[in-house]
Amino acid sequence: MARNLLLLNGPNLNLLGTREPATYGASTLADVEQAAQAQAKAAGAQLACYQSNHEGALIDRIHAARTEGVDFIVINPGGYTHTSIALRDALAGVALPFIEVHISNIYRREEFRHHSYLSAIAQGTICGLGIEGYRLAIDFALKSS
Ligand code: CA2
Repeated sequence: MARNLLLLNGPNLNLLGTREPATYGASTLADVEQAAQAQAKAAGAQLACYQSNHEGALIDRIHAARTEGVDFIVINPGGYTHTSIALRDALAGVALPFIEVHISNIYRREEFRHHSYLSAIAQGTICGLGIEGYRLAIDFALKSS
């Protein structure tokens, strides 16, 4: 069972709940993070949250996860999903299991969103279920060994 989880959110997800509610819903990032922390706590686990608009900062946080003893990552990489070989290399480098979450269904959107650099090395992906995707991913992580 994963005891030490990290929830990562990439660029622009700090805007959740403030704009584009038809695509991303009405909940804020703080709402998502508070719910995730409560979910982990109820299972007797720890969960740290981090959001950045900067690719290198996300990579540094992934590297730190390894030394901190994080055993599972849930990540919404935002737009870096479709561009970042460096983020993929960081996740592969720390060799921690992770789930890729997307709030929107990226396959119903523009073609450039249909490809993810991360999916092939993810334990799994969840997309199109709104912020429920985070809850499902954390539930899975909590049940994983
Ligand atoms: O559906 C998702 O969760 C995405 O990862 C969100 C990214 C997008 O580039 C991906 O293709 C799919 C964008 C995050 C932007 O978040 C906003 C939230 C509220 C208002 C504006 C942007």
